[in-house]
Amino acid sequence: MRDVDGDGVAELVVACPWYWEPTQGRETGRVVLLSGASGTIIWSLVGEQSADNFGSPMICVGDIDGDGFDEILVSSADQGTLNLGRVYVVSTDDAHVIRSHMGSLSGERLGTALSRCKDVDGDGVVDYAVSTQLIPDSNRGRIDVYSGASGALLWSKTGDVNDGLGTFLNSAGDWDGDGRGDLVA
Ligand SMILES: [Ca+2]
Ligand SMILES: [Ca+2]
Ligand SMILES: [Ca+2]
Repeated sequence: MRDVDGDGVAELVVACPWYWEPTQGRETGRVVLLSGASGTIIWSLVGEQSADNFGSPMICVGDIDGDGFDEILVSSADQGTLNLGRVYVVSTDDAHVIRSHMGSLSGERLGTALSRCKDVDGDGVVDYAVSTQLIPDSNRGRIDVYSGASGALLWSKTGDVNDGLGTFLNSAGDWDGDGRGDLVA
């Protein structure tokens, strides 16, 4: 993670999805940015409610808003009693949320897996993929690819019955040589 506190040393971001926030209840989860030089906490961001498991999973996507600080994607796939799931795009300079994506279907579990993608829409900014378990819809699974710069949905692919498409996701570089990122799922 790029230097945040200006000491010239890269930082470390750590997800603690089973963290219990005393005022909010069990397994809220949190994400902590540690100084790479000293290990002291620069900031801590806590999940919104009990059983959010905020930080499971979490990835670094690089700088998507061009301010010189990296962004992270933080998932709460089990968020709320309906397990809609939610993914937050968080700036590492001060932990502010740039945007979030939220599931709309009970049991959808948006944010099951996350991946950065080499620039997909050709605007020069890294993009990212979010998978959804879609348990109520025959566990098909779905992958959504978003523009890093704008958050717009670029494309979406839903699996067949019991595919669980996107249970695992990873950037695959550029296999077909078109200059745009590919994914393995
Ligand atoms: Ca530093
Ligand atoms: Ca940034
Ligand atoms: Ca892009």
